[in-house]
Order: sequence, then structure tokens, then C-alpha cells
Amino acid sequence: MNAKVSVLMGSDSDLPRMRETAKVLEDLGVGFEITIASAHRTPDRVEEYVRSAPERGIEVFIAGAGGAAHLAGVVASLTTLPVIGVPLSGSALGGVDALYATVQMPSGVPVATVAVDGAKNAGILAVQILALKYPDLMKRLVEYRKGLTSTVVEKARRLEELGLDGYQVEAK
Ligand code: RP5
Repeated sequence: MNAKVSVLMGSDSDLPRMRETAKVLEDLGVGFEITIASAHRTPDRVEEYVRSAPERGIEVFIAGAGGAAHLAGVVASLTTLPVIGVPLSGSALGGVDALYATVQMPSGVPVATVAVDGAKNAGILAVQILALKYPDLMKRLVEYRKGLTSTVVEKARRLEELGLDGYQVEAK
């Protein structure tokens, strides 16, 4: 499967949370590449990687970083492809620093920012962007939403059946 999405993260310490992006892309059948590149520690690598990505077929970037999270913004500065930023928690400020750094982009260079640790939604949003071009992906997204709906309906049914004392919340 050709990679259409590039997933970058600032450090391997981001990987436990960014795995959620990889998982949802796999679940929705979208090819991706995933790498570590730091805006601060490896700026040259970020530039070379982003500039060469379109030749490899990349159409959307997802960049996750914590702390003074400049990765998504730097990626956006180097491309006109859509960039989704994932502010990550883990710093002393609990991800608020990363949220502000990622979301407060200057006019003209947007980063579509998801929630703190919103790695899964970043993957889904990337597929929604691609689905404008690939009708089979739109069909998969519709099925995915139907699955979400039936999951909630089933939980409501079980709560009704088992009652408050009998109902166990499943681990995510
Ligand atoms: C950021 O600094 C990374 O994205 C990571 O979230 C944070 C800490 O990195 P490490 O010190 O764990 O490598 O650049």
C-alpha cells in the first residue's frame, strides 16, 4: 500500500501516543510512513524529509510533539499540503504548552490542530481529507461512523439491561 500520510513526531518518547494515529490509519486501510524528526534537534532532517515527501506520494502530514511544540508549524512552513498538529502531554505543563505552540499559527500558514493527545482524531481527519479525492475512503469512513453509533447504542442497551451496579466500563 503506497503511503499517502506522513506521521512525524519530535521524539521516540512521543511514540506511545502517536501509535494511535498509526492504528486508526491501519484500521481504515490508509498507507502511511512514520518517523522521528525534531524541529529543534534535527531541523535539517525535517526540511529534507518534508520537501521530498510529495515525490513519495505523501498528501497529508500529521505532526505530533510536546513541550515547545514547533514541529507541526515548521512542517507547515515547508509545504502547501495539509498539516495536522497533535499537541502532546507529558511536559511539566501537561500539554497546554504544546497546544498553544501548535494551534497559534500565524495567518497564512495553518495547522489543523486536534486535542491534546488527540492522535487518533488526527488520523481520522487525515483520512477525511483524503476521502475528498478517494471515494473508497469515504465509504470506509461512513462505515466507521456507523460502527461508532452502534457501539454507543449497544452500551446504552447493556446499561439498561445490567443496571448501574452490574455495568462494567470497558478499558479503552
Ligand atoms: C519534543 O520534546 C518532543 O516532541 C517530545 O514530546 C518532547 C520531549 O522529548 P524527549 O526529551 O523525551 O526526547 O520535542
